[in-house]
Order: sequence, then C-alpha cells, then structure tokens
Amino acid sequence: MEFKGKKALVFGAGISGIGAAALLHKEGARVILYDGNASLDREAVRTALKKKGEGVSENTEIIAGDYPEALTATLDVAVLSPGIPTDIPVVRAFYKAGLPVIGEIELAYLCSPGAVYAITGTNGKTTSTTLLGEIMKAAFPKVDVVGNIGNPYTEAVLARTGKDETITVAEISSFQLETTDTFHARAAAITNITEDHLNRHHTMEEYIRVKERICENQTKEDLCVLNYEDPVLREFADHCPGRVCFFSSLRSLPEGICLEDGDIVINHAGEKRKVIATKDLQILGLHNYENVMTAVAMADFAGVDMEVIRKVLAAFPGVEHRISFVAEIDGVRYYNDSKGTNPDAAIKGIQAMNRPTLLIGGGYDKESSYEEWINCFDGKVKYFVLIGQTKEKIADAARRCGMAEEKIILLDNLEEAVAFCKKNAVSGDAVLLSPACASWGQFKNYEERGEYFKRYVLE
Ligand code: UMA
Repeated sequence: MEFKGKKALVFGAGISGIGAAALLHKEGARVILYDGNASLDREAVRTALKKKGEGVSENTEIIAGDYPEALTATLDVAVLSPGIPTDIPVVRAFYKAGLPVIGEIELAYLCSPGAVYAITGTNGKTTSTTLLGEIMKAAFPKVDVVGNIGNPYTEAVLARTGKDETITVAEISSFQLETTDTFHARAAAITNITEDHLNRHHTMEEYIRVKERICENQTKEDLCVLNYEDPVLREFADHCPGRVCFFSSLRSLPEGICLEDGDIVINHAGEKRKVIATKDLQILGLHNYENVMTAVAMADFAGVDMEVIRKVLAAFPGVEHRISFVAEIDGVRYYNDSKGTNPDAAIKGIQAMNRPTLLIGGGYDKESSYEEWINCFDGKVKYFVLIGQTKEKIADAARRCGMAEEKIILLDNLEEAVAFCKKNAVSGDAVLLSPACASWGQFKNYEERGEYFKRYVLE
C-alpha cells in the first residue's frame, strides 16, 4: 500500500496513534488524528507530535469527541490504534463504506517489511520478548524491540532509513492482531492461551482465532513456536502454516525444546543439544523456563550461536518487578515480584522459590480471597510478613489455612517489612516481595512499590 498523497485517518491519540501519525507524515500522507475522548488534551498531543519530527504536528489535523460521519467518504485509509475495537459503530461504518482499515502494526510492517520475530500469548509474552530482544541484540547490529511491550512499532520504523536491515522483535497483543493483513513473522510464538480480554473479543473461540493470526502469511520456511502443554495450541499445530517447534516444561519431547533433568535442551532429528542448566538462570519458575524456551527456539532459528544465547540467558535478571532478582546479601537472595498484584500472579511468585522464603504480602484491598495462594506455599514460607490495608484479612486466611501464629508478622509498612526480613533471614533463604494485592494507598503503582523495595534492600 502506497501512502504518498493519501488522506489517512489515525484512530486513537495514544502512543500508537502518535507513532502512526508521524510515520504516515513521513510517508507523504495527509493525516487526521481522531480520538473519541471529547476532553482530549490537545496541547499534550501537539507536543508529542512535535517531538516526532519537523512538520508532523503542522501536517496533522486533530479531531476529538463525536466522529464527523461525512469525513469517511473523503478518506483513503483508516489506521486503528490497538485499543480501538473493530466492532464499534464508527469502525463498522468504515468497513461498510469499503474504506481500507489497518492496524498500527500493519502500517509499520508495510513501511518497513523485513525480519520480524513476533510473540503473542496470554501470559509470558513480555518476558519472552524482552529476553529474545536481548539475545538478538547480542548477535545482530540492529534490533528493535517493539509492540505491546510499550514501544510502538511505528515509532521504531520512523527512525529507520532507506533499505533497512533492522531486525524487529515484537510483542503482539490480540488487540493488535485483529487488524493485521500482510504482516508476516519469520518466526512467531504463542506462549499459551487462557481466558482473557473476553470483553473485547466476546468469545474464547474468537480470542483464540485472533491469537492464531500471528502465524498468518507464514510458510513452511518460517518457524512457529508453540506450547505443547496447551491443548488449544497442540491442536493448532495441525493446521498452522509455519514449521512448528513445540516447547514443554513438563515432559521430554523427541522433537522440540524441553526440560530434561533440570537442563533446557533442544532435541532435533535424533540429536540433543544442551542449552543451559536451569540452576544457571537467574529467573525462576516453570513459567519462566517456558519463556526461556520460547526465546531460545526463535534465536536458534535466527542462527544465533548457542554460546551467545547461553551468555545472555545466564545474565538475564528478568523483567522489572516480575519475580526479578534484586541482590544476594549475606547468602540471602532478594526477589521483587511487586507485579504480583493479585493472588493468581502471587502463586507464580511463591512457586518460583526454591529456598526457605520470607514472603512480604498485603496492600490495597481488591476484595480477593487469599486461601488458594496460601495453600500453594508448600511449606516454603518461613515468615509471612504482612503490610497494608489487607494485612489482617490475609493473616486470618493464613490462620484458617493452618499457618502457625509465630510465622505471621504484621507490620506497618514496606520499609519495616524489609528490615524484619534482613534481620531474620539466614544464608540460604530467599526474601520475596509478592503482595497479591495492588499497591494503591501506600504507593502510586506497582512500579513505585518495586523501586522502594529495591532501595530498602540495597540500603
Ligand atoms: N480511544 C478511543 N476510542 C476507543 C478506545 C480508545 O478514542 O474506543 C482512544 C483513547 O481516548 C486514547 C487512545 O485511544 O486517547 C488510546 O489508544 P490505545 O488504547 O490503543 O493505547 P496506546 O497508548 O496507543 O497503547 C497501545 C496499547 N494499548 C492497548 O492495547 C489498550 C499498549 O498496550 C501498547 O503498549 C502500545 O499501544 C504500544 O504498542 C497496553 C495494554 O494494556 C500496555 N495492552 C493489553 C495487554 O497487555 O493486556 C492488550
């Protein structure tokens, strides 16, 4: 698709919309940036556009609030931000009028096709994408890590010039996959598919269908990495257009990447290659080993030397605030899982611990129940250190689950909690912040809580 001289509407004035507007300007299109929010901060949008390059703001007309229906007939293309559902009346009217509708990802891809390594899945996609990005950066001169991870693909393409050899590593959400068309991933991965975003996709079938679109346009020359333990994905392998590489954290696979006696290995054509021993990784937990397998399968396909892969894996501290290793002090390892903002996420946190653990929990009350989380402690929790609005509620749940009273420690704040842990942990223990609650009330967000935790640990 050629954009020069075209009149393009960009729907959504968030970070994707700003990137798309700037890229369309660079491609020679006239741009209208539309946002449904009538009280959109136009000044902030203008400032963001200005930062994207000369003439971007001047070339962009901004419309906010009700959509002027007569505009559609004058447009050549509409570009949707990920947050715009494709079934809202305005977008339905675009389709009805025969207007080409593409997403921000498709726009970026059209303007800079090339080697794309794309990862989707309900969970694990940010860690897998970050890790793959690190490996690729260690092996190739130009790599962009883009997409749902928080860095719009269009913005990365904006910085590219002429015939560009940059490799794109992309985290792609189901929202973004609704509006791809020619987007072609040289290697794609689906980490897992469980119930999520049903308010947008309406049914599980539709959510699965959209996720599987990441493999659209692939051929047998391309790689598709799938989780063998996910029944939906195992079935998808039968009609997936790419060459499938399965991974499993629960069994040995004769063909694929898997865990064998604590090692991550690749089995292919009767040959076994050891990637790394899980004890040499800093990130913990089966779900993280799956993230490692996803990234390794894709990097190996890209031809990255196993020594390079191994080196990056051993140094990878994880994604900030997700069971990430902070420091080892006097033989005690400290982990920050501030992103564990609900019991389900916190279950992953404690399951990832392989040492006696002093667990810091509690925070803002979202009216969750905590028994399932506590029942996963598996005898590992030496002290259960509780803070925040929910501390009494969690303590009661712990008592109901049979936890001994002397293990339950109620304190006022995170600083006191870390001080208690430092005083009472012994060499060989772990200290884990994994609150199972939101941070609000004591902190702005989970990032801030995680930053304070690190500061108190390192002080
Ligand atoms: N808007 C409308 N009408 C609507 C919906 C939104 O006009 O019906 C407008 C809003 O008023 C707002 C703008 O659209 O001004 C926001 O656009 P957006 O929601 O697409 O957000 P962006 O800031 O462009 O960020 C998007 C992704 N957001 C969503 O998918 C909701 C970011 O993923 C992504 O990092 C970014 O593009 C760069 O690619 C966030 C996310 O929550 C992190 N993703 C979901 C997830 O991970 O679960 C899918």
